[in-house]
Amino acid sequence: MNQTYFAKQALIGSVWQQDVKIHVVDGVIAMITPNQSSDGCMVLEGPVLPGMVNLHSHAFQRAMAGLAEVCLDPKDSFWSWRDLMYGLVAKLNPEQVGQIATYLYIEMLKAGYTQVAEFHYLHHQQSGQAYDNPAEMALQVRQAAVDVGIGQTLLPVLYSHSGFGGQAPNPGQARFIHDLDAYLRLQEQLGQNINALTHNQGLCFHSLRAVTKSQMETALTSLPQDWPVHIHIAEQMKEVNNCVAWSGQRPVEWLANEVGFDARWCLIHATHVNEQEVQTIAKSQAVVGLCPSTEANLGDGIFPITDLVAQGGRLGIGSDSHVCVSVAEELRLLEYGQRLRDQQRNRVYSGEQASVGDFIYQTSVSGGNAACNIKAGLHVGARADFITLDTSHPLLETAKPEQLINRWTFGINHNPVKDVFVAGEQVVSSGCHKLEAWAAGVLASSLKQLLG
Ligand code: NGQ
Ligand code: ZN
Repeated sequence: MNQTYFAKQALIGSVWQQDVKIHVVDGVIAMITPNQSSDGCMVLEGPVLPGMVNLHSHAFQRAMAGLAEVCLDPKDSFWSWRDLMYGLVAKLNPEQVGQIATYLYIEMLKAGYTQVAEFHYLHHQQSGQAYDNPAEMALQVRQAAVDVGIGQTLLPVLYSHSGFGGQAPNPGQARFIHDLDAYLRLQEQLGQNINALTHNQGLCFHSLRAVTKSQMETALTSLPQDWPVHIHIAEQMKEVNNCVAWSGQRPVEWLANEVGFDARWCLIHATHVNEQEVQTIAKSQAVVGLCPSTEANLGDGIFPITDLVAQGGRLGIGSDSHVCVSVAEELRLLEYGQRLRDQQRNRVYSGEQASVGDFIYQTSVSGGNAACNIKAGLHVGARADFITLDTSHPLLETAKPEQLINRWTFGINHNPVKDVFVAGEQVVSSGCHKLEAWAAGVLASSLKQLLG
């Protein structure tokens, strides 16, 4: 399939170009040239940007967004939230997980996310028994992505233990648990019959709490060497303190010294790191997966983005527990956390890119691509993932191209994403997805059943 698009303005790399022709062959950009005529092209309305990557999602958690904001104990914390989340885990069936993911992924597309890394750890029946088809749950979240047309890196999670040093899992974790053999079989099964342009896989360790060193080493040598590797790390101080008590080292320090990590790795949260650890991460070119709205919601802390960026480190964004499905809100919170910490303005930028919104948008697209092991966006050889903005709001209509992302991120309070294309296919038109009304109805009746 061939299609040629025309954009009056398009963000190519870090530069806004005019009158851009985008030639797409079989979902991939074959040519992209500025200063052309629109003859014979499908004209895209509004400024065109690469789609955003959502590098961290637990789709099922969307079902409880906003329901854990009631103080049940003055000591409410990440860990008491986790108990509530486990309460949801205990009730979900595969069909419901698929329905939640389907609607969520539509919301993501409408928000401008064209790719999602699904950190999937809800594998088994309530009893902890595998389903007859052990991939049943994983296939639900993959099918959701296929149905709505979002790109997906499926990250089946290895989860075997409840705490550092291989502690036995607790009952609330029964649905997550694999031994390494079963995990590798699941990965193999999931590798069959997938459209490699829009769907791939990665290796995923839930956290240093959930796996042992030898499991990590064996998994790393058993699975393809180009797969991305994701892990939750150093999100909470309790986790850091327990890691130090167990090993004498902090989580990132332990991972660097005992297993090692490189540019294939995505360190989710990495909130609590010291200067040395930031240096190690930057040098490794691992991507730090920041989830600003969830990290704020769970009271995690503030990752030192300014230090990472100053050292040439990489980052991307994820919506994680999905208390928020908005690209602009994640980017704004990411920057505002640093401002609130430093009591200063304009924190996350680079020598080459002084515009905060542009810098975090572009860096999150490229970090997200790396974390998913994909090439998507607006350049030759990339999967044709792009979005257009509706500029009818006067603040956008009057913005110069180089002011658009900042206006969107910091200045307006509605979602201006208009049309969304994944692998050259239009999946959102004028803000609407064709399955939206149906999926909303399905989800509403599913939630009534689930939550009463
Ligand atoms: C999760 N979520 O696995 O869903 C985790 C919480 C844990 C976040 N870290 C559970 N945001 O870390 O044990
Ligand atoms: Zn997470």
